[in-house]
Amino acid sequence: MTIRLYELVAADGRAFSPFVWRIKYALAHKGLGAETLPVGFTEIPKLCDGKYKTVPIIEDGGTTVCDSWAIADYLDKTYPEKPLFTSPQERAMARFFDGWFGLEVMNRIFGVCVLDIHDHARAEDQPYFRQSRESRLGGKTLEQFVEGRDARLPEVRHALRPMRAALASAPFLGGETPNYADYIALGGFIWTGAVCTVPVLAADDKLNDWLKRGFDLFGGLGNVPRYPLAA
Ligand SMILES: N[C@@H](CCC(=O)N[C@@H](CS)C(=O)NCC(=O)O)C(=O)O
Repeated sequence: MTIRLYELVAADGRAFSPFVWRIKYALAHKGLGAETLPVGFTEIPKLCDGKYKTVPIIEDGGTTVCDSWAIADYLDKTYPEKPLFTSPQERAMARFFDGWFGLEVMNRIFGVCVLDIHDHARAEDQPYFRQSRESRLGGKTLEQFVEGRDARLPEVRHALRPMRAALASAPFLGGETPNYADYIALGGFIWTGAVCTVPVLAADDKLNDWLKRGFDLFGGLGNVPRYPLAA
């Protein structure tokens, strides 16, 4: 039975959800094949009898699971070989990393590229994306929100210092081999590279070496960015 993974796609067909990408890495880590089913923002509520509002969603036989953490746990429980989390402690640390990366890094990148996300979404998804995001942005339009965004790039780069510190003494956040924290962050950078028209990293950023290693994993799974991440 092949696992089916619903993935969010842009107008150019690129998968661009950071949460879907971490699951693509998780499946590859576990050596599990999956059939991917492309969907746009406005199709998600129509999937699985309207049960879910976000992707990733997987279908495995008769089971459907939504939410990247629920999916990661389901995969480890159902397919215990090559665990994503080798201990509850490792899972807890990955969960902490997810919180930190989302709040400190992804939120800042979102602030820089929210209009780019809109512009790259499928035409039929753009009105929904604009309306839903503008209502979260305290009354600002997407255009107003990204005004002066270049001046905010140093903040994004500064926020990444803990990752640079960890990667100064190991090739991956997981140590000698990648773990779920790497997949979380790689997913975030693949999302960025799919849509963000300004490079978020400096050319001499040490994170570029880790990104290359990460994108090269599993036969170059992550070698898909449309825009350069560094300049
Ligand atoms: N906590 C969820 C978050 C997933 C999420 O936010 N997915 C976005 C795509 S990146 C989504 O499906 N958004 C639908 C929408 O905005 O309507 C997870 O980890 O899976």
